[in-house]
Amino acid sequence: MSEHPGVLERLLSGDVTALARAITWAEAGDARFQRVLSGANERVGKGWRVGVTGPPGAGKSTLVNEMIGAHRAADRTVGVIAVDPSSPFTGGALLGDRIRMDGRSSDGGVFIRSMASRGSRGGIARATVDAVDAMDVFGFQELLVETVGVGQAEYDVVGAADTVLVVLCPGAGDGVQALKAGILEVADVLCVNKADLPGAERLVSDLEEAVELRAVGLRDGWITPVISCSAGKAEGIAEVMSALASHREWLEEGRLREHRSVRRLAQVRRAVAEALDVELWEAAGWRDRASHLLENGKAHYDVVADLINGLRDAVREKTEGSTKER
Ligand SMILES: Nc1nc2c(ncn2[C@@H]2O[C@H](COP(=O)(O)OP(=O)(O)OP(=O)(O)O)[C@@H](O)[C@H]2O)c(=O)[nH]1
Ligand SMILES: [Mg+2]
Repeated sequence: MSEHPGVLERLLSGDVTALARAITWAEAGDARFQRVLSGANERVGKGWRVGVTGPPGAGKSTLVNEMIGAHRAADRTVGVIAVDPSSPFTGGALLGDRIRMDGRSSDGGVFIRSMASRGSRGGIARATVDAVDAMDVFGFQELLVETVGVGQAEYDVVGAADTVLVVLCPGAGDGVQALKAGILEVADVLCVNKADLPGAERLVSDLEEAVELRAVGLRDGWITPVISCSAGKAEGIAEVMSALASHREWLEEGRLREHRSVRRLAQVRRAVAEALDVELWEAAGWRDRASHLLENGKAHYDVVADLINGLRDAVREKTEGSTKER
């Protein structure tokens, strides 16, 4: 019973303006997005999701651009979401694509959209995964998400992917030890970009050692490969693509279902948390109650306890009530 059957139908028929609209709704946490997606649930999961993360300036966008090229050369369609492109693609190879965002790409097989985490209402992870779902429903075969790997929200974003590609590069003080904890753990494929720069070989061998010591990426027998490339020179791209394809094959040999259901569950959990926040804080009057209690000198944890206990009691009453009715 969508209020906007038009958008869903147009999305399914390959209209990019409908896709752009749906993503805008996803970004804004607009309820119309949920209706569109619910109407196309069976189409979610057809595309392959690759999350690309790594420190700022590692060359993620440059590599993503090369990946787009490789997919297009093989006649596969690509949808890309770039989360918080710092200094919007400046210096990166996607610079030329910036003006082609929002689906106005001259190549209909490519769709690139950037998303700002600051502007979006609610969680960026929820908004981004929703946006990728929309590109999936639209029918893009390859779904890429670029995010700067720094915080939990970014890990949540790449964690929702089928394959996580972590891009690193040699440079001041970033030995393996200096890498932000967590970034190696999420990697299904590790890529040392800027292989043309000094220190790249050292970083590759350090990473290989870390993988051997099983400090990173060992999951059910998948051993994270370490690939070096120079995205800026379009070198080593085939090796990166082949490592990604191997991970896909490995998942498709039997683990994909479980892999995805864990991610789906996390997606539900994030959406529940976000919806509950709105529901309780706004609709159920928690904001007013909380500010009232604070004004009366209650400590903030006592306010929290008051609210949570109140909720628990309400749930209990409801459960007991419905048991009695039976
Ligand atoms: N030497 C060298 N420079 C590269 C290579 N690939 C990318 N770069 C340069 O590294 C800089 C950062 O590239 P981006 O692709 O924007 O990096 P990014 O990881 O997307 O950066 P953020 O999105 O800002 O975190 C740019 O100046 C690129 O030209 C490479 O293979 N070798
Ligand atoms: Mg970038």
